[in-house]
Amino acid sequence: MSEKYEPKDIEGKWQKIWDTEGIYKVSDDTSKEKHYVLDMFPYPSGEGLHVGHPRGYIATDVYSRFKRMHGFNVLHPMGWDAFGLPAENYAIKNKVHPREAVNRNVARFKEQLSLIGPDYDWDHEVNTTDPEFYKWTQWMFLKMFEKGLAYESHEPINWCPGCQTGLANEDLEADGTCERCSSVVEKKPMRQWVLKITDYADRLLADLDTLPKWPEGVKEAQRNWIGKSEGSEITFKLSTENEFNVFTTRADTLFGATYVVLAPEHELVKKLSIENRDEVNAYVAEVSQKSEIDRTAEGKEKTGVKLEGVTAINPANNEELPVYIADYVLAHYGTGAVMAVPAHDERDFEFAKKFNLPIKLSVSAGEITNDSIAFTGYGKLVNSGDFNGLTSQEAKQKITEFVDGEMKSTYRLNDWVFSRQRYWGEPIPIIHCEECGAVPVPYDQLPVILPDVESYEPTGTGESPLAGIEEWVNVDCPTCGSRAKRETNTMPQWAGSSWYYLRYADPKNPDAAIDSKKEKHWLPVDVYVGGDHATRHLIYARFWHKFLHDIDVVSDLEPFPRLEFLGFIQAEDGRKMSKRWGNIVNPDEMVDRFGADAFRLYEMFIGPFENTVPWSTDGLVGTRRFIEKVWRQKDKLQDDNNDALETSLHKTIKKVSDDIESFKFNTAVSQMMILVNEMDKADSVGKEQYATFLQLLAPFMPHATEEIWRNTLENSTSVHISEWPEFDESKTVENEIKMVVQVNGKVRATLTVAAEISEDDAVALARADKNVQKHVTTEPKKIIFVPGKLVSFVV
Ligand code: ANZ
Ligand code: ZN
Repeated sequence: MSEKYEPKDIEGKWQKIWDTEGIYKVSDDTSKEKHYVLDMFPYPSGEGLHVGHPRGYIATDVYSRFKRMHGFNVLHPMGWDAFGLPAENYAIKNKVHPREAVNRNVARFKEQLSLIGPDYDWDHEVNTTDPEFYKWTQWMFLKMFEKGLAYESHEPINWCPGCQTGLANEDLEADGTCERCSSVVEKKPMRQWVLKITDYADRLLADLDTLPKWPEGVKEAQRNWIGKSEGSEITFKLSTENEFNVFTTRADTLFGATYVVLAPEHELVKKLSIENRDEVNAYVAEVSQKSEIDRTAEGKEKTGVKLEGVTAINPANNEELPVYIADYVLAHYGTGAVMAVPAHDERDFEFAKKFNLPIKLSVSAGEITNDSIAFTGYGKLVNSGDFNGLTSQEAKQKITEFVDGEMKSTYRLNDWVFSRQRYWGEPIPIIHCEECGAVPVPYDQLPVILPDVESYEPTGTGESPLAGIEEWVNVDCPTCGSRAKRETNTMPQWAGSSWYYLRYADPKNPDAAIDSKKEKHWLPVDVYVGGDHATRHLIYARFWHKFLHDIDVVSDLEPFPRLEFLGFIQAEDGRKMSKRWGNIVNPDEMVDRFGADAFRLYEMFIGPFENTVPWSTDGLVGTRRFIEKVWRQKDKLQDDNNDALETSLHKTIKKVSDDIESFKFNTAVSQMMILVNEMDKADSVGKEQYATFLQLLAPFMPHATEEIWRNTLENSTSVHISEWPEFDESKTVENEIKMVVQVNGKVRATLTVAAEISEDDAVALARADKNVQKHVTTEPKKIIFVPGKLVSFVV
């Protein structure tokens, strides 16, 4: 073996050997206990990986190696989320076909990942754009269609003028702009496919409580996104004989309602015969250009139009109330209509002031004047007929019952807008027939292959580029045989990622998304690692999984019982790493300069796993030196253990085991740094002790440890399939005792020392004590040492 640590001489070599030996192959032996370690899979962008990306991949690599050394049959796969706008936009910009771009980018990602020596079994790779994969995405869509969970809608949806497609709410930033291109998103009525995720809202919410191993913050984000609100639905009749429901959380304030508001998009608005139709239509048109954020922002000047010639009846007291449309009422929340109570709701209060509407107190809270703001708290009812004197809480239900309303919950979560007017996605497997309506493509005709097109750029017309391929679009109706047309919208990027984790366990199955035996063996995922996506992918996948549970495809109610949240790596300048800022650090270059092992160690050492931390290339100098120090120790190996290292070694086994298990990789590394420093100071290191240390290091620096393990220590099989070391609890505690120091029979000091302290050390320590020094001024005549107890000087 070469004297100097030279990563270039060993890394490629061992990667090849591991591959030939197949040490990372997933076993089909289901009698062995399994462990499934999953990363949120990447979409293979054209920019390749920067050093921020592999942090999670290295963490799962460490963790899965650790589990393999514990004897588990480990599934730690990698694959590609390759449909969707990012891949398509890249392809358009670079004028290559999306498929070609994906192939190229996947190859590049694999090459970059391979450099760091991951333990993937590539036989389990999946790619969402592979027809054998998306056949099952389409199959699941059809199952949802069968169950009435996939439906067509003509409601106004988010339209991104930049990406030229409809988007789901989850695709928008908090400020209402497009997550992909930052365009201001408009509302546009168009035909689209929608998944009824709201049917699962209650279960998605309730089952969060079954996930103790999820970060609290992610669960809270999901709770807010689902946004359950408990209230009442109450029917108001109109003077025109029509009626509508309002949703209110404050039925106790019904007697204080002084007007009602319909969302401008409310279906009744078009139907009602009113006197100011033109004015109303103009307002509706104006509102359609506004973002939801603009409409609902607090303190924003209220706007609206009164519907002339119509009144509503308050069901509690039969009072006639004016009817308005106003943009602060949203079409997609509750029932899209509210009873307005200016005395007790701030937005209603602002509106009432502007439009000179009466303000009527119905919950006691002192005087309300036009200058004070609404009293939004609970209290005792006033001006409320028979209900006067009740508390708000009591009155909510009583008043709801009195007006034949219904106690009901509503959710912020909307159904999932599931079609995109773009090329690069799974075709939606539906055929439109004039006779039969929307007809599912028969299961035995799946997959519906995404055809090649001349131009895959968005048409901007609200039609996908697929609409232009006549020979593909025109088909016979599977039901009646008459001429019909294929659905030309495609699925959103989130489709494949909603179930890909199932396919990893059975990637080549032609007969099912996943074989049920394999599903029972491998699922659920034991640990899922990734950042972001708290409310997007992680809600969609939970929804999808629950649906698959309901149709008996999967056994568990939750796909990911343990979620480890990954912090970002920022650039050295503290900004996001991005081409735009020119601050990207390339992992290939880091591996080239410092070696893959130093790179891996640094990524794990950089800080607490869930924290966002800045990159520092200088840090790799340190981890490289650490490896060199480990490497040097092999020159002073001896057959016998060095007892002085035992405590430290066993403490390290314990700490590294605990820390890897709980994703505290940085502190595991620092503990190993302490141990190697001790070894470095010691005269000798026992062969066995060194071997144990290498095993602890192996998940972090697989190449260097393997080189020493096999060559210096002459093992015939890989360190990566060796058995994880156990620690001896008794050796992890440093036994300390109180040692008494006497001078001429008198106690002059009591010192705390290691139990196994040697005579020389004990005497030296005793003589160093100040009080002892006072009494031992000359060379003592006699020194008595009782191990573990006493040093006695006779002077
Ligand atoms: C009357 C009322 C009186 C209300 C009062 C509040 C206070 P959360 O808690 O967020 O669910 N609301 C209902 N549907 C709406 C819509 N589509 N757009 C805008 N606002 C809507 O909010 C529930 C309250 O928000 C409802 O209760 C309703 O106003 C309003 F003193 O009804 B409330
Ligand atoms: Zn966009």
